[in-house]
Amino acid sequence: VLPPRVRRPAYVREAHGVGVVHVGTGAFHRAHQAVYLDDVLAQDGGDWRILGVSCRSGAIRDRLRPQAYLYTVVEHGASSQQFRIIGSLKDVIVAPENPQAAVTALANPSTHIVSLTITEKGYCLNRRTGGLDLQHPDIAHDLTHRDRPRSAPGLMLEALCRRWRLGVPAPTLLSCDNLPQNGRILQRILLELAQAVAPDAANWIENAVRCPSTVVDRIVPASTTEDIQAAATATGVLDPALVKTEPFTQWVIEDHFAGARPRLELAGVQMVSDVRPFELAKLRLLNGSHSTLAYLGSLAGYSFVHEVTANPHFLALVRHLMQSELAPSLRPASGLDIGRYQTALLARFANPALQHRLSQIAIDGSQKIPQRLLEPLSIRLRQRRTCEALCLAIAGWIRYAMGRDEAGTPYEVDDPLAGTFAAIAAAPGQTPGDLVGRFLKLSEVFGHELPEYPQLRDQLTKTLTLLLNSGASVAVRTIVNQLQP
Ligand code: NAI
Ligand code: CS2
Repeated sequence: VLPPRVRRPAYVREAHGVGVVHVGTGAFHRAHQAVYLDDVLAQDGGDWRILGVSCRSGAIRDRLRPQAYLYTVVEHGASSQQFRIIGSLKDVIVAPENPQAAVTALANPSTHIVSLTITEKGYCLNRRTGGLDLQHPDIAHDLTHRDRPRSAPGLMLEALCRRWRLGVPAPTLLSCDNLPQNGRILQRILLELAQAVAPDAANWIENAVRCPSTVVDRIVPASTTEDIQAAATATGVLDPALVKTEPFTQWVIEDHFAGARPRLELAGVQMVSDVRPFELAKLRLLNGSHSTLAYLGSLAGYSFVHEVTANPHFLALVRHLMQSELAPSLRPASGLDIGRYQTALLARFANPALQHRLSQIAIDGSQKIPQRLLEPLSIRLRQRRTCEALCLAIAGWIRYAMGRDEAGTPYEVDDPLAGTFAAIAAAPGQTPGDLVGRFLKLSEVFGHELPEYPQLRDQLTKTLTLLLNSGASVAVRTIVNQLQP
């Protein structure tokens, strides 16, 4: 029996039907969207429970099914922790086991919303065009195996085509991934896939289906066995599907739905006409700083975010990065206080209870640094303004992508381009300038504009030389001491 302080679902789960299918039932979904919907169900009722779909494995389903898809969210505040049982998830379909069941779930007329947290790489983007990578192995498979799609775009397209053929009203598709204009990206890749395999449906997908952009923010580190054990000690319940997070949560959505939607504003969701100001602030100030801490902090020998920001030189670097090199490119908006957001971010990063691993944030850097660091860098260079902190962050990513720590010990670089990075790093007798030149040539990461700035190449070469010769701790201290306010 759960202690009274553990908050439970405040509604009768079986009295509510499914209205949302979520693809990617990972930790973030379960600590963010599923919590908001749990709140809406408690306050407003309605058929807004969630049916999950996993495109990859049955691991989460296997943890949740024995406990009727109930799970614990542990919220770590600065000095206390709250436990809450979430009831909004009803079931999880593992698409590789039964692809047609997944298609049917998305095509069901009661599915008004399909939401996604499939990681940046799940969109199978061609970074050179900004559209779909038709050569992506999963997309290439789906082009010729439409009855059993492997990719999330392939799964969604099959479901949309079935809805179109059967006259089922168009759904709203909600990307909840850390991509800029994630709704536009989602619509574009679906239209490009439709043009390739179902051109008759393309017009309906473009004009009836809605893909509003969203901004999502809640730090949700991967849970560990220690987290599960600690929660079991506190609550008396061993929950292998537990997720851990922080008190802060934010969800901003463009109010541009195809049909019915839950009254998300009752749960604190900001429904806006344009998410762009919120998105720029979040992807640059939070995620840009996160990636900077992850690469330079790992090289310096740290494991967790809170350890890096406890180092005064790294803290000064991130403050400068935010205040001087990122904030000037941001736009104010009602409900967005950029100064307060930055202050809050540093407190969130410093939360030791989260134990947020740098190695988790470092994953998929090729999919993350374009929007987090390279877009703001392009703006600084166009404006002929300083960018020492951004260059240090990017040189840190290059050094990290080489796959050897400062003691020379190799480690796995978890990134779709890891093979490319390893080939670059393995070439003998390279100078730092050679390394910078070869990384800058990766147009799927750096595009075509940035390599055209000779001062960028020089600055990255100088910074990478410092990192290679003196290590990240000395490099950060040296560059921070030279920074102009
Ligand atoms: P996770 O590892 O717990 O879950 C990842 C989910 O993505 C899994 O359901 C997995 O099946 C699915 N997935 C992975 N690769 C895929 C692919 N190629 N195609 C389709 N599905 C794929 O990670 P978590 O923490 O749930 O984060 C997922 C995403 O949520 C992030 O990549 C980010 O875009 C977004 N997010 C995460 C936050 C966090 O702090 N964890 C905060 C804000 C956004
Ligand atoms: C992190 C994000 O893993 C990462 O890339 O930067 O998941 C971060 O925790 C969230 O965006 C916070 O909202």
